[in-house]
Amino acid sequence: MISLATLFAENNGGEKLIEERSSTENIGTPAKLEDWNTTIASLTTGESSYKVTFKWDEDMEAPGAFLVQNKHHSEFYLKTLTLDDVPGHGKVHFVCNSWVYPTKRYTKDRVFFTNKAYLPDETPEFLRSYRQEELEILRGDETDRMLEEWDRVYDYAFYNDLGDPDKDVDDARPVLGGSSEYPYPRRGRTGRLPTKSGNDVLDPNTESRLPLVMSLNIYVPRDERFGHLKLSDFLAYGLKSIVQFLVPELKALSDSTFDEFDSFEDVYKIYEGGFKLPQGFVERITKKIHLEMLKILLETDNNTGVARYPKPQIIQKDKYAWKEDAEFAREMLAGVNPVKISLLKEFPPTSKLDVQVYGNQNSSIQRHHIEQNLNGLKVEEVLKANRLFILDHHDSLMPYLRRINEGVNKIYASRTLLLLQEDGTLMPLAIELSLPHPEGDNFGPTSNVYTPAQEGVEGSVWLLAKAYVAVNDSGIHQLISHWLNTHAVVEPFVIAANRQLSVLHPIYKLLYPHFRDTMNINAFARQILINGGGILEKTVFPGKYSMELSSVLYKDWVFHEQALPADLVKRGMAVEDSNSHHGIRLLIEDYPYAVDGLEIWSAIKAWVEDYCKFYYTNDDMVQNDVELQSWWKELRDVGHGDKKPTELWWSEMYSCQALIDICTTFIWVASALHAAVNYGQYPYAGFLPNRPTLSRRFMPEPNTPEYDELEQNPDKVFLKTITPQLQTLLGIALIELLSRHPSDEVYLGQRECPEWTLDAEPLKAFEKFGNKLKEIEERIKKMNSDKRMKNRDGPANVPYTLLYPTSDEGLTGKGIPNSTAM
Ligand SMILES: *[C@@H]1O[C@H](CO)[C@@H](O)[C@H](O)[C@H]1NC(C)=O
Ligand SMILES: *[C@@H]1O[C@H](CO)[C@@H](O)[C@H](O)[C@H]1NC(C)=O
Ligand SMILES: *[C@@H]1O[C@H](CO)[C@@H](O)[C@H](O)[C@H]1NC(C)=O
Ligand SMILES: CC(=O)N[C@H]1CO[C@H](CO)[C@@H](O)[C@@H]1O
Ligand SMILES: [Fe+2]
Repeated sequence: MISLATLFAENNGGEKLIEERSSTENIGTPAKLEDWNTTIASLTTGESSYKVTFKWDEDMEAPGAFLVQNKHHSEFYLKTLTLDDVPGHGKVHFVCNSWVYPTKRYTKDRVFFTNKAYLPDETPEFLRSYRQEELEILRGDETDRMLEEWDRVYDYAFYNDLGDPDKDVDDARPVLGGSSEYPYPRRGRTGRLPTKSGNDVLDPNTESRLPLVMSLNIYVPRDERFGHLKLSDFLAYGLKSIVQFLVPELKALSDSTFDEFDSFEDVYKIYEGGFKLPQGFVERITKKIHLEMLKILLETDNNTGVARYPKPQIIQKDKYAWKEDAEFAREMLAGVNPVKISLLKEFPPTSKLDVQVYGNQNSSIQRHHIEQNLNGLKVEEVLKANRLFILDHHDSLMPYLRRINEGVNKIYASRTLLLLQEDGTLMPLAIELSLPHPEGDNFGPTSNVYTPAQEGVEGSVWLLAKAYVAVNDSGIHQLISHWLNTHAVVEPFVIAANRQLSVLHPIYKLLYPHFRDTMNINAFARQILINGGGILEKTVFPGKYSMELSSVLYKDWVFHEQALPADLVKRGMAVEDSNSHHGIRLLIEDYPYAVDGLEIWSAIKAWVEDYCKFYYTNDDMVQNDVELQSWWKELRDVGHGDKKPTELWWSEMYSCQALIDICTTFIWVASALHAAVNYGQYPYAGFLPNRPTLSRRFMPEPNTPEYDELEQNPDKVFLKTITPQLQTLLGIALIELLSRHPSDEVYLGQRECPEWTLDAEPLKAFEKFGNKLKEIEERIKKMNSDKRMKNRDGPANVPYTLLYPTSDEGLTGKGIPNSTAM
């Protein structure tokens, strides 16, 4: 007696569901799945186990693969197959994790391999053709046909599906990817028809869009879509609900009740007392979305019709600490976008913009602006002591300002100078806000410099100056740090790996958990979030130029600089130092993102090293591994093909070390980097005045009615300037969803399936990795309670937990899932 099959099926079928059979003598005699008609689990209720019996001769080799035919009329999810008692071999495991559709959907029987890893040329002879054939199937037949639900094809496309020129000229967007003007990482191909032609602005290369109600049906290779309804499906559903149903309701609500917040107390009410929902809101909305989803987004009370959002951490302990300069500065080191601050190497700050086009864009900040706050030191002295830092949002924004400011948004390019103080904290010294010159770009910018003030109208001006910086930083955070530098750049790795690396390949097994759900969530993002007129354009300042701006900044993206140590050195936040623990020394010792990040980075690196060295004992093995080389080549030539090879923007796959560096960097980006910039969204930005995303008016000038108003009613002017109410309510719901961990999250250092590989040493190394992460958790806890490390906690009392490896369910502000999924 052998075997036990674990099946996970969608609906009750009746008779025999699958018949396993061999097509060659290598794979034993066919077996049938019995007892199918007992209890068939529904999609949401869980998994079922079934017995299946194979005949196996003593003298046959260990089974290396099995084939499946689904003779039933609907698909099922096959999770694992375990052969309990193979004569001469004992227990044999197959990790499948795949949807199996009825045979008519496939040209070949579905094949599943055992959990033993093989390099391509070490593959047992009888498995080779299956290994090859399976990769060919995943690469697809290269026709233009529209891909269907059951397809498993991984192929590439440009971002040509964001605009909707069929709907309106205004809804057209440039194709991102495939040009030097708009370079971009590739996305997964869906093969939908092009937009209808006939309209001049229409780009025939633009893919038609799915209607909103169909969003959940957007194609991704079948097994990229989760087997159950949690994780990204849940997220997709939530996003769709927000756009389709909540936005119109919230719009009606904000039009009819209030269009501006009058005071900060009004804003606190969203989280405390709650706000009154219109008559019948709950009834109307729960006809369309699950009550459960609504409750996750908004705590609603049926009887009183009052709703509220959960209170973000930034205002949980102290409602006003977000206004303090110390907190403003601390969030650059330990907030939701801690990846942008850099060392200032020359004063005044300079610009790299083309002088011919943009004039003199060097900073207008003078020594007299900052010297009064240098504790008696001279600018040269603090510069030399590496104590001046900058949050520079000048060059990247300037070329876009004129176009952006023509719309409702009123934005400045900004430079914020900060001083590292004796106690290890940062203090802002000056903020420069710049606009293009009214008479033309080549005249350089018009700039104003603001310096810290706490009282009177100067205090209000300074608070606004910080808000303009935060607006700039929020946009860059969402578009670049989050979307481009994690979600978008990861997708080509996933596509190329599935096309070129067999599931039998050890590197596929290593990276697989870090691929999970990214294609799925990115596909939904194209439908709902980053599309023309989508949530992103509505909530970040570059508006309809958002994605275009991210394409321009992709020009600066370099893979090997995504390695944390390289990134810190590049920003001047660390210097190389072979005596230091991680080979670099931080210039701000208490830089929580970097301190915790380096620990995680090193743990990942040690794990990857142990793992890779088990399979590759010399560099030749890396060079001769055809699948590995094809993967890397395709990634560079196609997936990230807009980065020309001559740019030397990433390493060659020539050695074990290169392989280790590449895998470590990829895992870091997909897991920890993404967690650091994703899960802090609600804790910090769920309270919009702390991280406004839009600004609608310029800074009031002295001797104007606006300035007088600022003097009379500073809160009202502040709130009239930043993100308006509807976008606030919408933005909060959105980041709430994105910041939430589902109950079945699997974290870094954990595996859902303990039998993911058969090889003992890698399993041991993985255990070591898990233990290391537990140690790191303990260390982070200790540091967070150490009062000497002032940047870990700050005036608002929000400890830095974003790189804390595990988490509970919900809006916790911590936890590192192993992939870029939310
Ligand atoms: C709220 O009212 C709706 C419609 O009357 C009802 O279906 C729902 O169960 C109620 N929810 C709660 C929490 O009472
Ligand atoms: C900007 O400053 C740098 C460094 O001082 C200088 O070399 C450059 O000429 C300045 N640019 C302009 C346009 O003045
Ligand atoms: C983490 O990896 C496991 C497989 O090892 C996978 O099942 C799980 O879904 C992954 N979690 C996330 C959040 O991607
Ligand atoms: C809104 C915004 O982010 N504008 C600029 C802010 O700074 C970044 C980084 O320099 C620029 O890339 C943006 O263009
Ligand atoms: Fe994300």
